[in-house]
Amino acid sequence: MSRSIAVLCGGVGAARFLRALCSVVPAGEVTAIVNTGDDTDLHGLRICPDLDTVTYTLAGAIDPERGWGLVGETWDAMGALERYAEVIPNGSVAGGTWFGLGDRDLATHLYRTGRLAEGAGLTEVTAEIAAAWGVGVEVLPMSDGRHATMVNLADGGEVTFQDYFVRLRHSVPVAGVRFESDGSPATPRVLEALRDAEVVVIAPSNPFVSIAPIRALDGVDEILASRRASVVAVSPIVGGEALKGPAARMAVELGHSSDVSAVAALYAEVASALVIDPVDGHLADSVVAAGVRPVVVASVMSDPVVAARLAEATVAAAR
Ligand code: FO1
Repeated sequence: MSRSIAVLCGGVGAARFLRALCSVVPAGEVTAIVNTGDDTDLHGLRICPDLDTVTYTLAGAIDPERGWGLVGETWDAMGALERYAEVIPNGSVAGGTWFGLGDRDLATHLYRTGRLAEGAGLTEVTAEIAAAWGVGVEVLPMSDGRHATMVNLADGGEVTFQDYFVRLRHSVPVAGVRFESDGSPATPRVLEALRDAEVVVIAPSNPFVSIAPIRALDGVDEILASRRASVVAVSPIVGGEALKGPAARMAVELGHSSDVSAVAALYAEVASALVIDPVDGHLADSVVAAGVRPVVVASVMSDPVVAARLAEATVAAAR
């Protein structure tokens, strides 16, 4: 068995965890398996937010406040599009600026879209982008196909993930989540990494819209369940609140509690341990009751030392 570590990833929380992990193990030992259910097409460009968040964070180029996009970014292209807001016909979505694409970030989408149009696969293009940013972690999209996370709203409508997350500012009640797929499987490399890694980590990402799309791919849950003893999850919920985004609110809206016991129950079949923050130490028994071993470690990655300790303890819990 190699000393490699495979990490199931969403966006910001996963990217910060990966950065911490790379401070305690060589980047070359880490494989990031990244959700692509958030991907969207805008302005004719393929946008892969979670892949880019992981890549930019590991490259040290992420905007630290937003957690997405590039630090020191300029927004001239988005600003220039405002001119056309005056003339856009009813029903057209051309030139929309509700999803902010920075000028330098646009270059990544131009490159990715160009390469995909030439027939390259998303795995190949993602590796090229990671190499261009000097990232030593193997960054893998979960699949080379198209998978769209669709959010069912409590008012009866259904929207794409980015419509829910950005346009509606994830402030509307949710009734369910559905994964729309072109039928493409997880890539062979993803399945191989999940099988062969010494340790699998489920990053502190939203279980419903970041990790579930990866788990929905054929074979993924079966592999995780078959090696459950060496799979550890990090709770994205601390003290009843999500580290980032709507995970806690979604948990309640989807019929779960908004604490670490819900995370334990969601992952019980595929992970043997759950890392929880000391503020949730009093809930350790509820994690045990869900059939998962609690590992209590500071999980809010507020400074690099805390983050490094979290990464170390997470890997140790699965070894
Ligand atoms: N998040 C926002 O809240 N507003 C945006 O305008 C926005 C633009 C954006 C552009 C590129 C990118 O890679 C990410 C972007 N995000 C934005 C973040 C993105 O919606 C989320 O990180 C994820 O999809 C959730 O993991």
